[in-house]
Amino acid sequence: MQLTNTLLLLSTAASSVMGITHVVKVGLNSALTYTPNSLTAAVGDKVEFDFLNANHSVVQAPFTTPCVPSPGGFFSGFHPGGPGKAIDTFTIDIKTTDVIWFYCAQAKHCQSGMVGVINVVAGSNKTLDAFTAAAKLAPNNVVPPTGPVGGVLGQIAPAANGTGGGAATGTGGAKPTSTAPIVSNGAVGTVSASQAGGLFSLLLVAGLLL
Ligand SMILES: *[C@@H]1O[C@H](CO)[C@@H](O)[C@H](O)[C@H]1NC(C)=O
Ligand SMILES: *[C@@H]1O[C@H](CO)[C@@H](O)[C@H](O)[C@H]1NC(C)=O
Ligand SMILES: *[C@@H]1O[C@H](CO)[C@@H](O)[C@H](O)[C@H]1NC(C)=O
Ligand SMILES: [Cu+2]
Repeated sequence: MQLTNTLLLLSTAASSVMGITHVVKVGLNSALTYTPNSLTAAVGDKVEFDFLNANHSVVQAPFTTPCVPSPGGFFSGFHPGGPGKAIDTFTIDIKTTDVIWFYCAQAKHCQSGMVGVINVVAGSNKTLDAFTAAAKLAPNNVVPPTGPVGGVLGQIAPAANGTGGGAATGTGGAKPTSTAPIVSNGAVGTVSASQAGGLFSLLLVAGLLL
């Protein structure tokens, strides 16, 4: 097999198998927001919620009931954060291309617009604006009975000024290099050390094949 063909095959395999980690900052600049509040993630990717301050959560919800948990959906638990405090993280695996809606179950945060979406369907009328509008009208903000569930908890070091690593990009959610044990991968997201290790193994295999 030719070198270029082999490398092409391997890079295709690597990108489809390993995925990237998208970062969503929770409560950035003390706002009741997820940043970004809409993102696209492929199957095999991860989405990491970083709890920067206040006492927020992230809960999966059906589109039709914005502030009520999806049966079998994820719930991070509540994560108080603040200046100088290690940042709790909650990371979910993206296992389908189905749209994933989420909200914060604290007080009336959901009603106040603390909602977001992964893989919204282009052209559908099930938009983030529609979800946010419905959330505003929701009678209750429901805390799931058990959690954390459906994801993995972690912690990262705080930024020196307690903002969790500075301004958000608004689009990509790139990770701050100062605090992240993760290699930056530009605007699209990040590749973790273990994923980089996987790529290294693949390249080793490539070396054996060539
Ligand atoms: C965070 O919020 C939850 C739910 O409202 C509450 O049970 C918990 O005591 C809060 N934690 C702190 C440290 O305020
Ligand atoms: C989307 O369109 C369908 C079909 O017209 C309608 O029944 C539904 O209520 C709409 N949903 C929203 C959120 O606008
Ligand atoms: C906090 O530090 C980050 C990284 O140096 C910087 O981008 C951000 O603007 C700072 N935020 C404040 C409020 O000083
Ligand atoms: Cu909140």
